[in-house]
Amino acid sequence: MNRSITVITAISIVSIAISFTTFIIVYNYTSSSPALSSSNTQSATATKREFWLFDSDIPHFNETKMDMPHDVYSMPSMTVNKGDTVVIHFFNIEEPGGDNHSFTIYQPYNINVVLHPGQNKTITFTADHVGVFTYLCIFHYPTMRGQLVVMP
Ligand SMILES: [Cu+2]
Repeated sequence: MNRSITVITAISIVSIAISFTTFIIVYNYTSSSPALSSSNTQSATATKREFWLFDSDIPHFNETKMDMPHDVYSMPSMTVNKGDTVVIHFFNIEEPGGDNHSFTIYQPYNINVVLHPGQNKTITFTADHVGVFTYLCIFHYPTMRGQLVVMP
């Protein structure tokens, strides 16, 4: 009889020790998580993001040999957060008689702005769709393109 009480007491002590250790681990884990998630929320506050975008070209590029245009955008990517107001100052810096350029994004943004040489236009929209979206010039495929990255 005495022996079984000793065994039960020993099991109880071990159980309490395991429970306490588990509590400490879970408490430390849950108490550190809210700090991480609140800093993530802060960094995603919607704001206005401005970009200046120009047509450019790859130096020493042989268009005939490569069978591709030498034209590219000055910025190959733009990164914003969902909800941001995106303002793009888009310039065609070609000399008179030069090429047209466009800033085009298909679904779901549906933007298509064509500029003649020397023209510029400001494009404003809300980044309300998360994902990676290609922007391209419809006149200079496939070299003149970039990626709009909209983060959650
Ligand atoms: Cu172009």
